[in-house]
Amino acid sequence: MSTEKKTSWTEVLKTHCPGLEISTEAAVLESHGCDWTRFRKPDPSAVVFPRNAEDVSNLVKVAQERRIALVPSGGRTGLSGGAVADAGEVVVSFDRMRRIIDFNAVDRTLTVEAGVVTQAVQEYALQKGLYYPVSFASEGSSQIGGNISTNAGGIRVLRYGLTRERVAGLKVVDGRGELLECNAGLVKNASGYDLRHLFIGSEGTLGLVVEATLWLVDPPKPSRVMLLAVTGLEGMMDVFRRFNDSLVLTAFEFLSDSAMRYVRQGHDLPAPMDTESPFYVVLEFECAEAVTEDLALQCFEQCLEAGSVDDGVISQSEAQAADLWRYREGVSEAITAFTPYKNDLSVRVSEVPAYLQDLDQLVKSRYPDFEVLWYGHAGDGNLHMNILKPGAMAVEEFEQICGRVNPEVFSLTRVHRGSISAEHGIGLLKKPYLSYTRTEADIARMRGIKAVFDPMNILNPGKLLD
Ligand code: S2G
Ligand code: ZN
Repeated sequence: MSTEKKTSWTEVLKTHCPGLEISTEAAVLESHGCDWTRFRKPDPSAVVFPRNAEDVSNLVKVAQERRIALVPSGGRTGLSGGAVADAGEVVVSFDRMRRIIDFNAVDRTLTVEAGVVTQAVQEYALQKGLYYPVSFASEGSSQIGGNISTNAGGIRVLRYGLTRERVAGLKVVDGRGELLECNAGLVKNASGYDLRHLFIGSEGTLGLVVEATLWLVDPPKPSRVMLLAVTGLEGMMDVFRRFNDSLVLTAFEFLSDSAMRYVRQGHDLPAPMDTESPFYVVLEFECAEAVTEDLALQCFEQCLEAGSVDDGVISQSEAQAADLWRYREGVSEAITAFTPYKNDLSVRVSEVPAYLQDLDQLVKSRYPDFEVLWYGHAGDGNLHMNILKPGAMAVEEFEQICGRVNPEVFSLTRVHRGSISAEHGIGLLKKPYLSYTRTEADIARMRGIKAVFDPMNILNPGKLLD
């Protein structure tokens, strides 16, 4: 976009949105014009910092009149380019909307502005003797508005579901600048289409989340964590079935031996056990009595006899549980320096062994010289494929080579009736491949919905849909 046009957009906002904080400082444009995606160069016209829903509504009204493109930006931890502004858009940051508005002990709901950090919600809930169970590595910087826009999952989806299950009510500004209030915390509300669920996971393309009412849950029961050396993919799912049939699993995560190597190297972690293995599982289960731990150890013995595991360790304290979690939760950060090319894939849980077997074979044959790491949420069928960039290779060349195999990866995913994006969203990076998971008719229906809520196509244009 030309400098003149960028300047004109900024001038329009200064004139018609009095009091709105606007920055065109290079450092702010750079930091707020992107997310964790490393394959696009940020190039916004400006970054604006509304202070409340009214500011957001006024901003969108002016933007839709002047066809000013807006990119919503929360904690900027996205991985599909959903919060990247690389075409002169105006970034709408929710950094100034961080109020915790209301807590209701009877409804067990917490109402917060969109910019409240996920960890702040978790901490507030604990202070009230309750629990906000959506948890993932970037929770210290991600924001509730962004979590809702991408329907963030994390490590305890198996037990508590995704962000979607937590949203009791939503306030959203649509592409006309109108403020919609969806559901207002009702447990039951059979009054037509539940628009809340259209906005959740829409990646900022239908509306800008300004406030959310979240359902909190009982505090978690005491739990135990086990790190197991599994003998292979079939073994991994045998372990899942045995533990899931006998215990209340709160998490069932996996990582490949290559991922284990990098997380140990990156965080200077000791070998968790003597045995090396092609895959490892980190599982967590509710364990309020000693008899439950005995049950878990019986499951482990059965897995040993069945040849599904070679070795394993179980936490005996919260500190040890946290130490075991680091082997899984630390992977993403440990490989950031290698500019990983990511695919975030999902199939039904029962399909994981066959799918991952096929996929690993395909990837190894197509990328013989690249290092490929697997990790993710095996308990809900979500696999994270990370290809590490060889040190000497340019990012653009690396992305291009990796992208060449995507059609085969996504065709295989379609064969296994999976999704090309499990939790990271479509954003910019996965948009060319959307038809591998959604039919053309579905995509047309989504365009129809987009036209209802954002008729001028100013909300995150070019993300998810063209
Ligand atoms: C995870 C975090 C982002 C990534 O660790 O579960 O969703 O792909 C990921 O590294
Ligand atoms: Zn994940």
